[in-house]
Amino acid sequence: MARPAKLGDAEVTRRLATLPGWTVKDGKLHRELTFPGFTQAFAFMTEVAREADALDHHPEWFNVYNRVVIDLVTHDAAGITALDFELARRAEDLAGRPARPAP
Ligand code: H2B
Repeated sequence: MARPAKLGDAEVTRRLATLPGWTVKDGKLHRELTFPGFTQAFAFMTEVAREADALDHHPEWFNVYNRVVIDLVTHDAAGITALDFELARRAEDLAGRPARPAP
């Protein structure tokens, strides 16, 4: 798959307007999420990890207990690309999903 090019600042700002909760911090798409507990935070990370691998596009992230901090940037393009927005959108969808009952 062709790797997308780095987006200009105006395009990043335009796309950011469609992603509430996300900001640009240190040149990366940035989001901080909290969950009811560690299990839910880690379950979210597991689901995002699957999407990341499917896209061959991987997050920089940090987890302590119920908190997950995500930073998205395309290392190959040295900036934010459409892939970062695609992964952000998928992460946002997964974060909004109600917790599933334990099996
Ligand atoms: N993830 C991110 N965030 N940026 C990249 O440039 C990138 C990646 N490159 N995941 C991919 C893997 C590349 O290393 C492989 C070889 O496609």
